[in-house]
Amino acid sequence: MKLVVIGFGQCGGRVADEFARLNKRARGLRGLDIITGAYAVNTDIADLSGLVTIKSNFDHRILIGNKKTQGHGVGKINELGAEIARDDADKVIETIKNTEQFAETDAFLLIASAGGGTGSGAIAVMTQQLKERYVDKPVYNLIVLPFEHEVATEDRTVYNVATCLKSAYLVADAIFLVDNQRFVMKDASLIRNLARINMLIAQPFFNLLCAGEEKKTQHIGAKILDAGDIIQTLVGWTTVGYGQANTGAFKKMFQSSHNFRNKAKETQKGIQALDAAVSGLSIKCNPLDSKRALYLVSAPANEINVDLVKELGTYIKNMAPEAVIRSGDYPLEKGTMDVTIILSEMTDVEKVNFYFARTISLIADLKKRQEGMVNIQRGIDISIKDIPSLL
Ligand SMILES: Nc1nc2c(ncn2[C@@H]2O[C@H](COP(=O)(O)OP(=O)(O)OP(=O)(O)O)[C@@H](O)[C@H]2O)c(=O)[nH]1
Ligand SMILES: [Mg+2]
Repeated sequence: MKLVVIGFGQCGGRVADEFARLNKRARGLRGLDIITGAYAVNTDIADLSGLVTIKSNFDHRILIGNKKTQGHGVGKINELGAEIARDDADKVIETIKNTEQFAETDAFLLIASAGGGTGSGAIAVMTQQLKERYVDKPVYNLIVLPFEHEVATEDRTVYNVATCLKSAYLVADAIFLVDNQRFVMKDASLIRNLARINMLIAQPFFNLLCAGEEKKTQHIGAKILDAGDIIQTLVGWTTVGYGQANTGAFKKMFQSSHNFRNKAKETQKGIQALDAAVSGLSIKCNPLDSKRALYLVSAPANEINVDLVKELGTYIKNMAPEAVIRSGDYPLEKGTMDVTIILSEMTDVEKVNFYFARTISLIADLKKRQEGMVNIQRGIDISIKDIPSLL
């Protein structure tokens, strides 16, 4: 599957930069293209300059709203981010249309944080515009939710998240939710945390996107997972996870891969990788609630056997009994056994419900406070009404 990836704001731009790196890796390791174009769109010129892999020109690092922000961002006012995106949507879309392999693109992936201003405001507006112009290509969102400390201290963050999520839900074909807090390393600096999180966000997409693009016979699975399977799986709130099991240790213990004990061990490894993928899901969710699921197992060809695929299927069926499950295998020459999993069409995501409920009560509080302010203002007006004004 091939994506055009567009990151909005600081977080979106950096994560899109990771996707650009993923494509470099796909080219280097497998001779494949999985990203047809990677772009960063921002109101902040400094953020655009800090990127590494996205091509360093105005056609790939796109500055918007320069007249309104003078290149300094929107300072968390996501309404302004949305307004600027509306004004400059044509400029962005015209630029992206010139993507060299645009015709080969299967879908768009738009990325932003929900808690900031530019990305939070722009992502749904741009999704809507793209959907209107490209009816045949799905438009997916990947939305990053803030750390707990941001939620605890800044009401504006909570408000931004809720408005961003609601708007995205109304227009995007599916929304990958990523909770920064799930990936936090307590003892590391914030910058190291962000760099690692961004890498972890992009990682699950590597095999997922490569599997259906393979042309070499030895890498074509018994059950190929292609763009059609992925598109059919992605609807509404979505989470993604990736897990690995090291096959090296296993190889030392068993010489031949054809005996019974070996097969049992391979299945165990697969379950171990799947366990890791489930515990690393990008947001806390209740799998029972998902209506669609997908898994992909990637491993050296001789380690993918019928039992393994069957066991993984049973595991996921038990975990998400309501879900339509799609799956695939991706034989590789060497390396670890790993599993990528997607749960989609979820209706009851705790974090999403939390942001909506908190924002509804924030708006009610704000109304009350505004009424109080009006009363105070009225009191001041009355008390000074007899003093002449010089204006
Ligand atoms: N995972 C991840 N989160 C980030 C990164 N940078 C910022 N964030 C999170 O994103 C939120 C802040 O949004 P930004 O993306 O910085 O905001 P913006 O879209 O640039 O908007 P303005 O700066 O307000 O114009 C916070 O919740 C941060 O924790 C990043 O590189 N990776
Ligand atoms: Mg910014």
